[in-house]
Amino acid sequence: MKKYLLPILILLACEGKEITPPAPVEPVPSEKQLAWHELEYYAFVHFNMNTFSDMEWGMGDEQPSAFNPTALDTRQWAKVVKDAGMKGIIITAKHHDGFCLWPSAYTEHSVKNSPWRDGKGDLIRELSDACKEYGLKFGIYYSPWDRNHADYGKPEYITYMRNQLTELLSNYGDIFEVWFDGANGGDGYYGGANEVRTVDKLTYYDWENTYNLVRELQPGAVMFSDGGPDVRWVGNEHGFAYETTWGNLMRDSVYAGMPDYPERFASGQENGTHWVPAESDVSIRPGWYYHEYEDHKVKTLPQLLEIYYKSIGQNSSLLINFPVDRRGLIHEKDVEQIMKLADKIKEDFAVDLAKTDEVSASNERGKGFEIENVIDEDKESYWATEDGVIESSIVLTLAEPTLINRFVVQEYIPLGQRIKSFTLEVETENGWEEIYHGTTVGIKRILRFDDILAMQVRFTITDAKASPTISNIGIFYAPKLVTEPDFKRSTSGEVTLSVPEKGVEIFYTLDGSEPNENSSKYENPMLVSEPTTVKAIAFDGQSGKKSETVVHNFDIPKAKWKVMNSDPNAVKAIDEDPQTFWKSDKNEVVIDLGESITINGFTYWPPQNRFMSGVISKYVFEGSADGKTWKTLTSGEFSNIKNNPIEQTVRFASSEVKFIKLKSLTTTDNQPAAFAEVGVLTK
Ligand code: FUL
Repeated sequence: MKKYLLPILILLACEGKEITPPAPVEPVPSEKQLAWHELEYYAFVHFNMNTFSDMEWGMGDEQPSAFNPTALDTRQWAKVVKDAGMKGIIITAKHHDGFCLWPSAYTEHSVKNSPWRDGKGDLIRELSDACKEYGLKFGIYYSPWDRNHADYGKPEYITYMRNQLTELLSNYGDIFEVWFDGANGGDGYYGGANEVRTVDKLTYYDWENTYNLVRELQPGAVMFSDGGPDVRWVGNEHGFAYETTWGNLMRDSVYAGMPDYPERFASGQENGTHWVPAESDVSIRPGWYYHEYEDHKVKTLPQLLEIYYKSIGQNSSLLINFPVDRRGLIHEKDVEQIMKLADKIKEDFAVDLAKTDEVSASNERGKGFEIENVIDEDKESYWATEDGVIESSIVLTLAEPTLINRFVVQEYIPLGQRIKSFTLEVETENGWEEIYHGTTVGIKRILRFDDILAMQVRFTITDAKASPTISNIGIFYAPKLVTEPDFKRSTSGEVTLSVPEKGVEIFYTLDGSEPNENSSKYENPMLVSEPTTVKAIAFDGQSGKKSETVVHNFDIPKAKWKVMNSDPNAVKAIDEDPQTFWKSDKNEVVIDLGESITINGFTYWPPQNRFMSGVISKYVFEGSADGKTWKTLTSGEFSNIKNNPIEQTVRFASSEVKFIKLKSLTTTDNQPAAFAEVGVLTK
């Protein structure tokens, strides 16, 4: 051996100094995290007892006999997911209500006591088989909270949970992700006790040993929860990561379900101690579970595209949920929308203009780390600067002035996330112009900007933890998106429609029919003074492209309404703007409708600001003829409103009233109730 070593050393000495890779910046991803990063985009399926009880959070007292899909076909799910370019499926094997989609030996509360496949079915088996057939990864959602189990809250339940995890992680082949929900403890059936059971979220589950079990049974699986240990929650259910998103997390300070997690930890930390990257979870509909009344609320292409750019484009993976319906199929409307997204992503990134560019850098580490590595197709090769050189630029020269509006940049994350700030400049015939400055990059950052005719593009790293490493750069032109019109209504009933794109026209109908380019053309705000369904589209005459149809159901205007409170902010509860809200110390809003009206329902928007407070979870709704004698019209709970704070609609038997009162019994954070918008239903 030795006789070969000497000539090699001499050769190296003659070639100049040996070029070593930059030292890693800790923490760095593990092998299984790197494999997970590659997936980028995969599917969630919420399908379980709630699908049949029409709930978001079942209480645990549901009967197994209710679980009865009529046409369940997991191969249909797998095909849709595969066609949409997603890489795997995570299924709600057991949600908070405790019903199990597999015939667990440890409970009677499972498919084995349901009429589905005569009690012989095993949905986990069927889905894992379908995933294998379609070349998809397979993952398990398992709710630690169990509102059915008699032992929940006691040490015995932890044994039950581990027995079940052992079944799920031993009998169905490779699992790529195990998803532990942070929603834990509260009221429930609990084997008939029907009580409130709270647990110490930090200690009850003895997570360390549960994690060890998962590691032992599925060494290749990543585990998800608010704080990892491998993948973390993005802190909201909108599917949005943040302008600044670190892969690093101060993991030892976090536990699943901690109340201040979203604001303190969700975007990661520059000085985070562990690699625990963000996963953005979002449902394609408002709810996680299927509800027929949401069939018209499937997310539109612009909404889905926004999610794509704010998750995958901001250093996060994307987990899109399909609320499989009662037949046991992904609903046609959901299929249609996800395929539109898949097609649009393909369209936006069809031609990488950077790959034919000339590329140069202000500094280069040397052989093996050349700047050309950022435009080759090899994700393992990367450009790096010399040690100590942080501020550095990459310049891409286009063959001819070219229209561009997207820029993609990826750090070589096996060596850790380094970049803290950057700028993007474009040279047009008028000289250089800064078009973006940002903070983190990570596994992938996609910048969107207005069309610009570029001759050169310069990406400058202005600050980093150590010499930067870049594995890929891409430049694209995404064709114009014709987005659905936005609606606004004033308290007097005036409706305004708008679209962001110049030159795009709006057409609408008021009779419930589908609008097209021959419908009424929107020119000016219009008065909608009685319950009306307005449907509208945007249309681009140049390309012939049409937007999705957007539907708004307006009830009576609020012109005569008054909030019975002297606080000047009280009006925000009825100003037709859910973005503003009023906090009531008395936990109620009393409204004078100005005249007697027959109503059969009410609506409530919780506050829409980022860290909402005072979201009502339990309520009483009352009516009165004189504002003195009150009658309860309905009462109940807004399930899952904390994580999915959308407009709530409640129906009740018709009643004639002049005054209404929405009273909060509990809010999700025990703070005074907040009212972003309260409305009535008269139709
Ligand atoms: C939440 C749950 O409470 C929802 O029901 C849903 O499963 C979502 C993905 O996670 O914490």
